Amino acid sequence: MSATALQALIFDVDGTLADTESAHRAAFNQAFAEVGRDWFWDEALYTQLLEVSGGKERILHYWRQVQPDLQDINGTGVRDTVERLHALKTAAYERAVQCGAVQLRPGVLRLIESASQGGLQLAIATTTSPVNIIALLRSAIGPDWRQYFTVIEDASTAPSKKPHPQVYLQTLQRLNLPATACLAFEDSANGLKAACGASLATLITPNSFTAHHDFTGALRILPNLQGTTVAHLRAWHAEAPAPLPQPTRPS
Ligand code: XBP
Ligand code: MG
Repeated sequence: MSATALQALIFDVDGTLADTESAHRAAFNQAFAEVGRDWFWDEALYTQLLEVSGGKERILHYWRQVQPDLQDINGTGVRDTVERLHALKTAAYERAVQCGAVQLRPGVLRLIESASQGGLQLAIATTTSPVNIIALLRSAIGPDWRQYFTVIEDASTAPSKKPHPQVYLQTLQRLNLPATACLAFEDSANGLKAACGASLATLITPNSFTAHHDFTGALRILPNLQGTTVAHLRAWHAEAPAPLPQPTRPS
């Protein structure tokens, strides 16, 4: 049982706040086509590749799969090529979101607004790029979206990607709150591992890309946040088991 009162909600972005991965997948494929690469990630392949958090890491992982003897190529370097592909992909994703390709999942906006009005602090802990967060939340909430969130940690501030807990540990540090005063919201097994690695009780809302994942350790698994109120969150948080002591991490 959690003796500490609930003080903050920490949201993952992709797949949790919004079903973004179809738009991400289309953007990756657009970037590959723009540079004339014959790579195409269909849904089945992308579902597998999503086990690698981070777009750059995902591109490099796939490239090594299809070209096991990957060396520096044409002198430009593998890293430079991944950076360029990811920059093209991010631009394509941003254009798609700005054209309304992605909406918040059911219940998300209502919960964000009522939690904020109810005095809870809100934070974001994601492995996506900051420009993707801005594009999505400006489009979905409006130009004042930033006012809702006390802390945002993302790929630019937490380079160790989920399931590493870095993004959540840094979020808690900046909130200046113990994990027992917070709830995390995630959609994937990597995200759940990262949140649990920071001793956070975690609510899971799976989506079509993650429905098959192992969510052992989740506080609850919900189809979505439709109808979920702050009162529900406070009750579920109160029944959360005390977190196991975390092994001290080598610095
Ligand atoms: C999900 C991810 C991201 C996105 C693509 O992030 O792993 O890599 O798939 O975005 P979240 P980038 O932690 O929000 O679920 O290309 O910017 O990485
Ligand atoms: Mg996610």
